[in-house]
Amino acid sequence: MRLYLINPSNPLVSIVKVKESRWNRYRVWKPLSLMVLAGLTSPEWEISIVDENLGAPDYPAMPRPDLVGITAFTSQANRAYEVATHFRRLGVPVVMGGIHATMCLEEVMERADSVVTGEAEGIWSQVLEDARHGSLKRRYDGGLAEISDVPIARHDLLATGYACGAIQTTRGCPLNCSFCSVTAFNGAHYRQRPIPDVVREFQLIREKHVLVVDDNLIGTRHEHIARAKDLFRAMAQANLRKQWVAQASINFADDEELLALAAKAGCSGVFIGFESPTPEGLRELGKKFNLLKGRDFCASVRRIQRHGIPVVGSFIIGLDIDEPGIGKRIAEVASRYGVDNLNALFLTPLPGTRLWDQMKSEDRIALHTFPEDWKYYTLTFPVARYKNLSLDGIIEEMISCGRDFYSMPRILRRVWSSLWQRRKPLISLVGNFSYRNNLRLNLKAYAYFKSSVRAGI
Ligand code: B12
Ligand code: SF4
Repeated sequence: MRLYLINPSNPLVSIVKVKESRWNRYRVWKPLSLMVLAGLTSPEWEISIVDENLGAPDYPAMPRPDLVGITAFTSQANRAYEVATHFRRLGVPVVMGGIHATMCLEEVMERADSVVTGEAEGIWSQVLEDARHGSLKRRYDGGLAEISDVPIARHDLLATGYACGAIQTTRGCPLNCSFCSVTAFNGAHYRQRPIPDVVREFQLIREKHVLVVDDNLIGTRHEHIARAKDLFRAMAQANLRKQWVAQASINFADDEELLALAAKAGCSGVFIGFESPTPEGLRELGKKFNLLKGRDFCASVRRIQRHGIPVVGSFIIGLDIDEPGIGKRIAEVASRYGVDNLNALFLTPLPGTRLWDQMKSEDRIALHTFPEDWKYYTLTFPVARYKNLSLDGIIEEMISCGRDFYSMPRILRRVWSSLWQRRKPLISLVGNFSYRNNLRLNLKAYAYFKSSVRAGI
């Protein structure tokens, strides 16, 4: 029995020609969901993981599969449907799962033979069994998995083409920010995988650099932090020789022992959601966690960096309280916090979030010809109607934010401070120029976006 697990090309990556430059390997990321599904699949299935982001596959030339499984974030939905249509025309049953299938069940059910909502661990073997007997159901619900059932992902199946490996050590987030799908999808209960499984899986990853995909590697409560410390100790003890980056909440900075252990275990960067420069903004987004303890963000960032760990700060533009000038303000605040890189995104109503419900009820979802418009739901386009910013206005804010933060004097200052503090000046230089380079690409993308929106395409 032959199974294809397919990651459809995503609009952010499809502009990248992976085979044309070695550097482009740093812009494609392993579809861990499919590697986990493969880990749940029994040996009678011969599995191929097809990542379209590595290059367009020649499906007609490939052997006919018995079953196709497709994953999709919302931004990949259109391409997912094209792939599904191709295989369904051949009479091959198609199962879709993942975040988009879960949040837009009806839309996906119209375009696939079967849909799996939620996490797959508790249900995938049933799906395969039904497929083998030709009795696939229209819908399965995996709900939330027992965390100890998460298998070791099949890292052997996607062994080349990427700069980074990928691993997941926890699921769920209790914070339920208004713009984020994680709590709706993975639940509010923070679940941590058994440490020996994580260490063993790390050992199977061939790449030296690894993306830890957790939404928050350390968690928010005392017992979460204690487990994170145990994990870092076990990783250091196993002498993994990996460098990894992860997402964490700002409380990462509050515990010197945690930081020291993370650095020792190979942490080479952390991505932190600051989201808004003002307490009002954080309240609007429901990210009150960042407001706790009257936090000094500059001091927090410095404490992390002192352990040789660079910080990428993420901010959102387009909140109801955001007014003209917000772009420059974010660039200034991020510079004052001292982050090594700034990642600014447009506020985007993703399906299944509280923000989606709110904007829908206020008729503020501007790009709503679905599924076609999903391709703009990459957080890199303004798809809604923003309270104080027009379409041109919000794009201008994004451009000025990038230009200010990635101006040459500011880049040189950051690289110098990285050199002075004996952090990683070369990484700082490459990181900053790569973001600066993206600004040019973004200008082209905005011009195309504006003309498409105005032409009603
Ligand atoms: C790692 C990650 C990334 C990485 C790597 C992504 C990749 N490999 O393609 C990077 C940084 C590149 C990235 C980019 C983006 N991301 Co992202 N990302 C994540 C994150 C943190 C983890 C995903 C992951 O690997 N999880 C581990 C695997 C094992 O879990 P899983 O994917 O959920 O898969 C399980 C189930 O869903 C199910 N399943 C999944 N697929 C299938 C298929 C079948 C057939 C079946 C049966 C089951 C099944 O089974 C799996 C096992 O239980 C999630 C948050 C989250 N917790 O999901 C956000 C998340 C998926 N990202 C999100 C977004 C918005 C983006 C971007 C659009 C934004 C941006 N500008 O950065 C881009 C676009 C990328 C794209 N492909 O279009 C949103 C997506 C929301 C949505 N409705 O689509 C999420 C949910 C975060 C959020 N804030 O809401 N992302
Ligand atoms: S943005 Fe981060 S903290 Fe907020 S709900 Fe999503 S994962 Fe949790």
